[in-house]
Amino acid sequence: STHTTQTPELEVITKLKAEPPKLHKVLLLNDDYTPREFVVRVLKAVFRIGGETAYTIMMTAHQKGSCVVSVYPAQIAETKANEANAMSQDAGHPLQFTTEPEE
Ligand code: TYC
Repeated sequence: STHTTQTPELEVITKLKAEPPKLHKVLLLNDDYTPREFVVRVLKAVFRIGGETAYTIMMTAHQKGSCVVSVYPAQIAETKANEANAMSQDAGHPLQFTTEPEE
């Protein structure tokens, strides 16, 4: 929020409170090659998602092309997507995670 100081010659707008952190979605993208069980393993390991939810997110991406995994402050979202992409690359899979600003 803002506050207007009570000076006669100059109105100064002072910021009182920090802005909330910018949030980004992490998206899981479908591909034709990554095994379903590997997708579930990455979701559980990196995003600490339970098995049933991980399976549902994986199947949603499989059927629709992509699925929102979670929403985090921007820097955390980037780090999580990078960790998940590194796991996929290390295992030789084309699986990809991306981030985008939340509405
Ligand atoms: N489509 C993959 C298959 O049939 C499985 C898969 C699901 C891959 C979701 C990526 O985000 C994904 N083996």
